Amino acid sequence: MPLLLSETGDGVTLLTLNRPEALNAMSVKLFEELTPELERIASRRDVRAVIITGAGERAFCAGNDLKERRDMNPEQKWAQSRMGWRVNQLLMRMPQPSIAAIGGWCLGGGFELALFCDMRVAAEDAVFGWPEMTLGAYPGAGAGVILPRLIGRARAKDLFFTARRVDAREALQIGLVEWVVPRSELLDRAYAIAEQIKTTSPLGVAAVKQLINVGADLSFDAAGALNDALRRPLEATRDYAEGISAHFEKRRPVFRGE
Ligand code: CO8
Repeated sequence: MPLLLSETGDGVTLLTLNRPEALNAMSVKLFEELTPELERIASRRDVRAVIITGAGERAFCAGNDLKERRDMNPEQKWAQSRMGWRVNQLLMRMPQPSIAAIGGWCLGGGFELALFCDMRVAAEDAVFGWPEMTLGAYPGAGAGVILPRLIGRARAKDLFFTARRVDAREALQIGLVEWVVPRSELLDRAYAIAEQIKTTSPLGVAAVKQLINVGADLSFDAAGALNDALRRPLEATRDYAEGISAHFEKRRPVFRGE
């Protein structure tokens, strides 16, 4: 049985972490399935959005596989941490938006995976936290980089320093997630967001995603230069012409990503 389920239908890929018996903990094998799948998706024009979720009722992902980690030497642990970083970088840099659909436990490396998605929908039963800090470890796949950028330095420090658990209501309040819904509506909401994304232009979305993910950390002038560099080629695309034509012809545009 694959540890990652990948189903693409009608422009949306659903990736399911499929180790429910281990609360979908990230093992090396799971990373080895997830990495090439994200690389494949990144090059697919027919995929407009990616949803990541966890199998079963209990967890999105309970972090890295601790049983596996227990028997690893420092080099192996480091190699696994790099796998997490690589996956998270792929999510940040792939042209398609990604949506984490989070139910139940969302801990450690699983929390990092969710943070590197572009948006997060949580079920009312979602619980977030950094057990690393009680394990003598460190959220090494990028949480220390992304979390302060998302919720501010002091709030990120609170969560790291105390390793306290955050429920879905608080997660919404502090900006860890964008939506909280009943568990039964979790995937429907994620798909509804993906459907809306599908009405927009893929090239425009990819460009603005890059501008937000990269430009936000640049100086104002450098971000402005990136803005221009991303914008200019769009002016010459067929999709841009199609978007304007469709507007005047009062029809839905048909974007081809070219
Ligand atoms: N790894 C491996 N197996 C796990 C993990 C995990 N992280 N979490 C749960 N499981 C397994 C349990 O061992 C158990 O399996 P079994 O029945 O065979 O013993 C099964 O899942 C169900 O778990 P529990 O019986 O423990 O369920 P509870 O409801 O009692 O508890 C908890 C749920 C609180 C989530 C509990 O399972 C727990 O504390 N899990 C560990 C959470 C954790 O510490 N995660 C690791 C954080 S560290 C990290 O993610 C990365 C650090 C380094 C960064 C590198 C980045 C790539």
